[in-house]
Amino acid sequence: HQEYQYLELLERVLQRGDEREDRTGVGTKALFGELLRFDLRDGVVPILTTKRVYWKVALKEMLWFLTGRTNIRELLQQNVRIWSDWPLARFRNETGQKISQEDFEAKILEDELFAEQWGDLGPVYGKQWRRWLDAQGKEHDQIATLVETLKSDPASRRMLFHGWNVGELGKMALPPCHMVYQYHVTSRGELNCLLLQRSCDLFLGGPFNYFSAAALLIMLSQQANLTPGELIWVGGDVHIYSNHVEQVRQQISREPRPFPTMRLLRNPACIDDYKIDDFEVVGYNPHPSIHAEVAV
Ligand code: DHF
Ligand code: TMP
Repeated sequence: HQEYQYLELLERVLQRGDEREDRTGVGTKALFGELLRFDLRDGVVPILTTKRVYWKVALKEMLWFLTGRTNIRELLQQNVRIWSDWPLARFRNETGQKISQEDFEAKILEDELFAEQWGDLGPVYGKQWRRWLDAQGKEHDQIATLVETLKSDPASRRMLFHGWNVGELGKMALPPCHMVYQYHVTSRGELNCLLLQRSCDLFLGGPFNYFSAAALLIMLSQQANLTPGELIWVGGDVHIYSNHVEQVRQQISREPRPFPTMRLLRNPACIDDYKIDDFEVVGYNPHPSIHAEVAV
């Protein structure tokens, strides 16, 4: 079962990871340079089964990236709260107000001007994917270019998109973690993806990142008339936060169950037309969810 790759990686990081202070002050154990391979043929998707992974949340996040938007308001409107901590931290820092997360989120939802001022993450993923700004002031839609190339020149070795726009890093709430997505089409028409993630929170972010990349690969396959092949995930600094160790131990003790499959219920005319209800996951029977705090 391919989930053992992940569980063994968790185990290795706990046993041999280098223990350090990190940017957040929480502290991590980390290894550098790790690789996971997920076979996506026959609709199989890597949604981990040793804890419940909120795959719809991950999918909503990815569809939001594809819209090119960067304000958490559009996430909150879909009840997705995974990005609230960073704007909230900035608001508390800059105003000195001790507002709760709930009140902050409610204010973002009801007050459009407040959302504009405090809800934006800066030029993060979606902006770079769809409107990368070059030195001449011209914008580049990396996703549209990718889909075009997949259709017109599938043997190309130049099919990728990148989030690390050096000139704009300073304006981002967080610089991109999942960073380069490179694609490859075999002679049999199978689409592969290599994702380079510079930094991975193995317990919280990782499971979302594997599934998101798989879902995007499946959408791109449909758009370019290809079949899903393999997702190869490469992690730079892969780490476990010190306040996730008990959760990780519990997860490692569990027996993986078969990965589910995912089906697209429609064939949208373009990569921009996918909606959350177009995705159906069949046979997902995970172990119970395990709660953990995210390091901000
Ligand atoms: N910072 C850190 N330190 N780790 C991250 O994984 C991370 N991920 C970010 C932004 N910054 C980050 C964006 N992605 C969760 C999952 C993914 C994610 C952010 C947060 C998370 O908390 N997941 C929980 C709850 C999910 C929910 O409430 O819907 C989980 O149990 O999966
Ligand atoms: P860093 O910018 O100091 O590396 O911190 C970013 C943290 O967020 C790090 O723990 C990795 C984690 N992360 C993921 O694992 N996946 C994600 O998709 C995102 C946005 C962040």
